[in-house]
Amino acid sequence: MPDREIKSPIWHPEPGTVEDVFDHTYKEKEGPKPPTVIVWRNVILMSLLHLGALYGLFLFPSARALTWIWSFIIVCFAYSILSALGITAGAHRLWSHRSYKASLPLQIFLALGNSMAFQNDIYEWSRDHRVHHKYSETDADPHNAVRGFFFSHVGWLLVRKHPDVIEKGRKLELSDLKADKVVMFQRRYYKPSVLLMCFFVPTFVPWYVWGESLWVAYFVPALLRYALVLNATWLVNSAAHMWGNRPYDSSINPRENRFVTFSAIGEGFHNYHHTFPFDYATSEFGCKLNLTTCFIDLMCFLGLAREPKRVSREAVLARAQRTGDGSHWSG
Ligand code: ST9
Ligand code: ZN
Ligand code: ZN
Repeated sequence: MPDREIKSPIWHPEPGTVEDVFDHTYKEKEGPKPPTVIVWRNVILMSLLHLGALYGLFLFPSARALTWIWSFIIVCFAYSILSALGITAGAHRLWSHRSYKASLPLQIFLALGNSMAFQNDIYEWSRDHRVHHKYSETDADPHNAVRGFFFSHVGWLLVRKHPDVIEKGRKLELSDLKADKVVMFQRRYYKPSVLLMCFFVPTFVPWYVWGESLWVAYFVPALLRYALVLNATWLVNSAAHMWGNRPYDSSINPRENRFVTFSAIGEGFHNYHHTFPFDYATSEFGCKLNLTTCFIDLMCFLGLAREPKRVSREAVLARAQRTGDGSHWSG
């Protein structure tokens, strides 16, 4: 595989591609904070989704035998993994960080997975994510973890954004996303693509293929799976910003959290990721506990991805010694 390592500890992004480096110079505005404005529509919809997912859990044993297996495969593997990859390998590592390059078929596959995950379109997700990295743990961070577990987990989706998020977000360089045909196509057709990929396909297949009731097919593979992947993603913003070691940079909040690493298919090495946001593996340890990295490696092997960016081992060790909390295993 070409270009697995970049030797410099500081990677200079291609012009107009990424803005994911923490801005140490940014100072939060002083004075009173604006009031929190609750968006009741979102509160109601999120509550209904989670009630529906709980109901799906309750319906699970009553599904027909084949559906039970189908649902299991869907929930645990196929749909969860496809929608998760649409976030991790797609919106996150490809489009937010440009940490590798993907061929058109792979981009289309990831965009479909992304619509299945229904976490805002790729453009909006990547814009919020870049602003999260650049202004982490400040008012300009959309899911500022300083505001507590609930806010960083889901609360930020239930209230109007802090004005600083929008102000800083509008100044970000997003020309690469605007020029990306797949990103813009998915944005234009986002609603129908979500209806198709997140709700219709997961419901239709068990109903059509072996006659499962529409009721069970809707609540288990569609709603329950959607809610599970959402919460697995949100844990990166909440738990992985609160609990775990900081082997690479002890001055920042993001942590290495094993539980999140497992549930978010490799995205819980969050202290590493915020320290080296351009590394395609989001971890020092390659494929270990990191299904997303294995997937990108496989895509490189098949010739569908290329130029994965990697931090050199020497740079990682030097950084861990200089700024880590002492928990780094350097053997
Ligand atoms: C969801 C997203 O769940 C989850 C993201 C998680 C990220 C995780 C990252 C962790 C690392 C990766 C790990 C992956 C692990 C995966 C594991 C998988 C197993 N910059 O938005 P509005 C503008 S979504 C610049 O209405 P309000 C905007 O363009 C779930 N501009 O703000 C607009 O301008 P204009 C489903 C910005 O009114 C204006 O501001 N979705 C920015 O404050 C107003 O925008 C939902 O639940 C920015 N950053 O409303 C709800 N932001 O008018 C979705 C905004 O000119 N969201 N602008 O067009 C909403 O309903 C609303 O956004 C809101 C805020 C109520 C939250
Ligand atoms: Zn990131
Ligand atoms: Zn983070």
